[in-house]
Amino acid sequence: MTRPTVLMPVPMHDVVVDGCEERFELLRLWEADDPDALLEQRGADVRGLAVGGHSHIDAALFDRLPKLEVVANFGVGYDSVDVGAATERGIVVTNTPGVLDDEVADTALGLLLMTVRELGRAERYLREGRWAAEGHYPLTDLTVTGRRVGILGLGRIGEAIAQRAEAFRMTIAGYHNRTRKDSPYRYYPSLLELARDVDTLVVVVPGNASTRHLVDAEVLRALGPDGVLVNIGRGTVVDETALVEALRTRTIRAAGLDVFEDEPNVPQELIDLDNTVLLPHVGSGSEPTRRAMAQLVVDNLESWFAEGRAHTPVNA
Ligand code: A2R
Repeated sequence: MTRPTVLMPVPMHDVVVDGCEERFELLRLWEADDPDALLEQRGADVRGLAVGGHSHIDAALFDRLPKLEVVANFGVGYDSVDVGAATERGIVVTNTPGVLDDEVADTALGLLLMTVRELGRAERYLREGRWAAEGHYPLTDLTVTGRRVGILGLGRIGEAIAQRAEAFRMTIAGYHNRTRKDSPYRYYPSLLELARDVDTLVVVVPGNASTRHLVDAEVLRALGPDGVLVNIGRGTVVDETALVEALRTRTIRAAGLDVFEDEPNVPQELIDLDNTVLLPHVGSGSEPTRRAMAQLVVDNLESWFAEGRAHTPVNA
């Protein structure tokens, strides 16, 4: 039996590349001298697509791959794939949920701690020789214990963040999802109400049209002058212009961000502010977790071609 042909537009983790090489015919689009010609010649053979990162997978590409059955996305967020266009064509899209929950939740807590206790700045202070020259680093205004946390997006990762926050003796005041879930935490049908009731808002919703700019100037005002915003979900959920203004005017106290509206471009205004902690989208970025995600990409493709069903489809 001929092996299914899988197209990979951009380089991916070795586990995906090697796993696909072993099982499928792998077309490495990024290595082609003329990618357009490769698509022209081989597009009609492609049954699977392995994708991740910033590549945009849309109807224009699907039109060149008439036999495409499955798009296996590396990452729990799949906002770079036009799922609507895939569904219209009967193409299954898969993601990599679950295997990264602990890693992303750990990063969220690290970011929260760094933001509240200014750990990045304190470390830079030492490295610049200022401890010896100028004395102790100033006391931080804020402390972690007792903070009232609201979670925007109490899903798999949101739950893992809530557990950790409680272990740090913060209170989970509640969460906002579109729908109430079976949870001991208080449900807020209104994000604005949630923001009013908390001093720490953790964003962990996916990036899509329904979540775009959910955190706007009004929500930031409601969070208030002791407010800390942590975004580990997607940059598009926060109105970055409104956030810069809220941080500049101390409408909120500080923000810890792992994600941005136009990655990898981070607005200079955010970099220049002294009340931001900025990470280069490292939420799930450890070798063990990325390997697990990569394996799930391969498993999804394998299971689709062997059994006609994927492990973790998003549109089935
Ligand atoms: O809205 P619901 O009831 O479907 O709850 C989901 C919530 N959510 C939203 N909440 C408010 N407004 C929205 N427009 C909205 N859309 C989704 O986000 C659910 O509780 C949560 C997402 O949870 P999971 O699907 O379990 O995703 P997971 O694995 O926790 O990852 C969350 C996101 C990823 O999509 C990446 O963008 C990022 O974290 O790494």
